[in-house]
Amino acid sequence: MSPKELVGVVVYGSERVGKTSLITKYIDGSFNKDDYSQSVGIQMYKKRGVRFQVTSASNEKSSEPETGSTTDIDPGGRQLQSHTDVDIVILEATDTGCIYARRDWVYIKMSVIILAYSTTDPRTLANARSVLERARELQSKAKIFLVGLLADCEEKRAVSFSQGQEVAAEFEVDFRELSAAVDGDRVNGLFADVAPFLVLRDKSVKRTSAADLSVWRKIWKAVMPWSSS
Ligand SMILES: Nc1nc2c(ncn2[C@@H]2O[C@H](COP(=O)(O)OP(=O)(O)O)[C@@H](O)[C@H]2O)c(=O)[nH]1
Ligand SMILES: [Mg+2]
Repeated sequence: MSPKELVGVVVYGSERVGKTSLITKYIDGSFNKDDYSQSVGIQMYKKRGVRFQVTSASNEKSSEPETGSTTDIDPGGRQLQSHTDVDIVILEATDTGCIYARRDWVYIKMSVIILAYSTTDPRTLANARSVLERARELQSKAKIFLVGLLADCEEKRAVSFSQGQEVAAEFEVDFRELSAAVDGDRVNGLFADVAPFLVLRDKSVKRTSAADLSVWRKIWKAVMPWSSS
């Protein structure tokens, strides 16, 4: 069986809300408080060799028998593959708040948006709110997880749990608070909840698919809006 990866998740939100820290904690379990690098454009990360149950459309089914995994067909006609080793591709993008039109690929192309804000800064929740409004406007089909980060910073807290919860309820999206610094289990739990909404694809075909190319072209334009192609 060819190597697989799960694609279609972006961690999106204002600058300095803890997006990179969340992803890094998930990928290698590390957290470095002083490690801040301004994220320009889009970063791509990979969590390699994740073992859990993934679901793929039945037309993507491989005929090759797979060792060490069991398969079953769920009532929706999709093939469940248990204990499959996959890579998860995670994008990070900063919401600049003003040129949202350039970020519309996020709402249209991503199957999951982890929409991050900081519990220490109400402006970042306001930004997240405008992202949710834009997603609604574009009738985005993405599964959205609103996530309040830096939840361990109680002394700096400026957004209550219920304020985050209210925004999530208004837009009917999933909600939780997390700390990349202290909540490794909850970080893993978030990505475990995200995984079933992602698209499983063969790593070997990714560079040749026209659909993928158009995504990458859009991303390229978002990173370098002045480029013409
Ligand atoms: N105390 C604490 N600090 C955090 C946490 N997550 C991120 N930070 C710090 O917040 C700053 C911004 O984090 P970063 O992940 O780079 O934010 P990004 O710009 O959204 O990617 C860095 O100095 C991090 O060390 C957290 O859960 N707890
Ligand atoms: Mg970052």
